[in-house]
Amino acid sequence: MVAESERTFLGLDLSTQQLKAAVVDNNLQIIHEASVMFDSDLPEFRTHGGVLLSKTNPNVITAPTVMWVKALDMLMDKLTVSGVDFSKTAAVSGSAQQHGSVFWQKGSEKILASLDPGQFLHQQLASSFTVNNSPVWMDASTTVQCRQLEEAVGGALKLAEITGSRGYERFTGSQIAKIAQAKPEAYKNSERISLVSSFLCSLFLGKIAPIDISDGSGMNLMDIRTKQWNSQLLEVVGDNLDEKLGSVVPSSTDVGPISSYFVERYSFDPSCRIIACTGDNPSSLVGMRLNEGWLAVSLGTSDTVFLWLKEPKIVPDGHILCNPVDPEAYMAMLCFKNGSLTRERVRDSCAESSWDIFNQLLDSTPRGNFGNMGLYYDVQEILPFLSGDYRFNKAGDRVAKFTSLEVEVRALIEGQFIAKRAYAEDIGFTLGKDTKILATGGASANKAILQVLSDVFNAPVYLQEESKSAMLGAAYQAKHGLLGKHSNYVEVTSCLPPPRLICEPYADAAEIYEPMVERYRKIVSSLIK
Ligand code: ADP
Ligand code: XUL
Repeated sequence: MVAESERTFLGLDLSTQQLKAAVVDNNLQIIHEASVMFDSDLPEFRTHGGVLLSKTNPNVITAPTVMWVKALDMLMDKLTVSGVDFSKTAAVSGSAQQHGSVFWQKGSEKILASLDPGQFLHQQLASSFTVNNSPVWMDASTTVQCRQLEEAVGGALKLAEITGSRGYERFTGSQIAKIAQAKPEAYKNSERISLVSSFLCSLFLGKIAPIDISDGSGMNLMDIRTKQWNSQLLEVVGDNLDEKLGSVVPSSTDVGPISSYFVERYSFDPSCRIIACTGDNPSSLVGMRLNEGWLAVSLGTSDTVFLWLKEPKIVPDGHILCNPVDPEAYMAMLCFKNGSLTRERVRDSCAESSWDIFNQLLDSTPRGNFGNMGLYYDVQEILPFLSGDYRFNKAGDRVAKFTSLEVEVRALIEGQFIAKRAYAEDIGFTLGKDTKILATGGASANKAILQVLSDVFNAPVYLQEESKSAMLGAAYQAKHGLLGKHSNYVEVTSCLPPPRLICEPYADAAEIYEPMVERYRKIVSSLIK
């Protein structure tokens, strides 16, 4: 076996549009990277953005399962060509788009265990799936099944109390129920059902890998407190589902040695361990090294907030997942659809399509925006469930327009962050003097925007240099999992540079924004009525 200082870790991320991987050294520094884009590298599957749209129902969105297998064949070859010495790899883990499902044909576990190292994986697994196109997280065709799950346990809030979320169309429970109802033979012939993450893990393990508790919390089927399947919910979905799903394990569990296929084909050492794979959002929390007291705000196409929670607090919207690092803790995930594209819309209408002018306008208005507040939703928002634009003046009257462009710009940015703070508090995050914010995503390059974030939360904002947090999270988790239960995740990642402080709140921030958060709550509750 290779010396400790020489060993490497492999982390993969099977996301919607691509499969990528990084090899990191014992200090978690990236030494090799490679990626396979589904649309361009695997054109034979005819995907757009990595997925297939149904011709008859726009809500049905899938991805060819074998495409993901073929992508792994290609990725392993790319890594080999780039000079990776897999014999030094001590552990492998992975991250994947959440909620998608893979239906394994009867007998496929046997095939996985006896793969011929002389052939590609996709050649040998081509007929291993009862459902050729896996439902993915973008699918929204299971409203009926969501209501069935909610009704089975006494309503939406009760389902949220048990599983951490009310019924969501993309969550795997309703997706599996739809297959069981619409394709009973395929369901019956499915020996096992994996999430995309545990499917990726299975390929490396050479047998069907367990689902981890963190990605398992995105299914509407698992009790987030007992970390076991809820039998009432499994029954609603389909017969013998517990056997098909198998057991659930904590996220950093060492699930076994690498399969002989990888040993023989790519020269992995037989002692290389496979660590349970998880969803991309939990894996991002790992990659960002989020800890208690930290809140991550991702400002991408849509905006997402992640937070570390000791105790789950149940709300009608938002998601509570088991924590991927500390199985006793939880993480909350809040998704806002109107993020960068809405900021771009206001930039285009107020600031000549320039972020520089946008920032000048933002900086020329005072914190609190003279008492004006705005809510802007280009598309139907999740939190809160509203669409359209809403502007309120200092007197609380709804107005059609603000008096100036700079007021509009500030109203947008303040409104977006006030909403994030309100929902973060609702789901159990307590802001305190130790609260720190980690910003990521495209708009985190904008310091004027980050200053407003800092003021609204009355907390310092930090940036992390590396952006591919889900993939890196998998590589870090490989090392954390290898070292076992007693290894401390914070210590494992302490070799990495700390996040960089970007801005701190002004002294009057709390005084200004606390009342605005309360005002926001009142506005939203009256609009929703
Ligand atoms: P995704 O969520 O699709 O991965 P990114 O995290 O890459 O997206 O974010 C892309 C967005 O970042 C763009 O839509 C753009 O509006 C935004 N962005 C890029 N630079 C800036 C900037 N300087 N100020 C504000 N937003 C920016
Ligand atoms: C989270 C979700 C998406 C996917 C994207 O609930 O559906 O973030 O995980 O990969």
